[in-house]
Amino acid sequence: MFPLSRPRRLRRTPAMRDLVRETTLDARDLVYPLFVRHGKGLKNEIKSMPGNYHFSPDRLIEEVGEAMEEGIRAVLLFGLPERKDPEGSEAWADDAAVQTAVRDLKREFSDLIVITDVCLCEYTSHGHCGVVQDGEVLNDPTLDLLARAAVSHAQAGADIVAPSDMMDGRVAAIRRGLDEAELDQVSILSYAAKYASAYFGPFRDAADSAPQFGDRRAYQMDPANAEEALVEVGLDLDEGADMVMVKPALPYLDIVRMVKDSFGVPLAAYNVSGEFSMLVAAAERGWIDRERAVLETLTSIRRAGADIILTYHAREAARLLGK
Ligand code: PB1
Repeated sequence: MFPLSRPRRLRRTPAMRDLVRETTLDARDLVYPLFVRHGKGLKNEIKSMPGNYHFSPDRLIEEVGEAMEEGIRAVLLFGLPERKDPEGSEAWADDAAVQTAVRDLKREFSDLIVITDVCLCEYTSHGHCGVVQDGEVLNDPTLDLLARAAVSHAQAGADIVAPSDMMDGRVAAIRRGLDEAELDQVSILSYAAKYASAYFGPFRDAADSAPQFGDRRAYQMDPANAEEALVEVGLDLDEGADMVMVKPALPYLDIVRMVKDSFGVPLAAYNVSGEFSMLVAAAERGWIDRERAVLETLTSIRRAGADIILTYHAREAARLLGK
């Protein structure tokens, strides 16, 4: 009881605060999401996500080299196809932008972890994450296509494939496809608890992946549901996921904590495009201190239980952590 107990004693000096700090961030916990498209010499800024770009594979190598010098050890690749069709067939084309970039990056940087996003929405003409028939996204016919995309990424050299589609049974289908292709050493990071979030807006602009009709509520989770996240994570782990993810992050820190406490497996949280762009916009208007807000955001996600944080702030945070 006061005055015997004085918590402020442990906050008196920077050194004392460092001594008792409970949560630390390290650049090696961060995954840097990147967008790659066909071409040469391309580095085109994404208006809704300032400081993020569409790269051609050659310029992507430059960007990743700089990020690694700042301490980043893992990247996540999203592809923008040259052509779209109802099935999203460029998702599994060996000469597509992602597959090309994976080969180039693994050749250039032996100690880089390359993660690929496995989904169809960037590649389908209708923008949904699966096969569409009569206005409905069909679950089971989509599984084989996702497995083909994952295998093509793994054959190009991806260390981890990350299915973000939210189809039921996709982890088992991808694990089976990888093992049948003798790619049993490739890991699966499942977007296990992924919510139908408004915070994906800037990404859909960046990846040109907004659904042309309807929305994703029939396959992504209801933001109102927490228990359901434990069901989804349990199923994906049973199907062979090596790591799981909660997405988005900041509005779902309760889910991050629940999943970490319930399963104790490597857990990622995705600090998504809307979270990124909101912070950047407020900082640009002088409403918040950008550097402090970035570190506070990522520390909060880490404190909630995330071992791995996917964030567009990765390079900036790595530079700040390096200071
Ligand atoms: O940063 C982001 O907003 C990521 C968006 C995310 C990428 N995996 C999905 C958003 C969406 O539902 O459009 C893409 C789904 N495959």
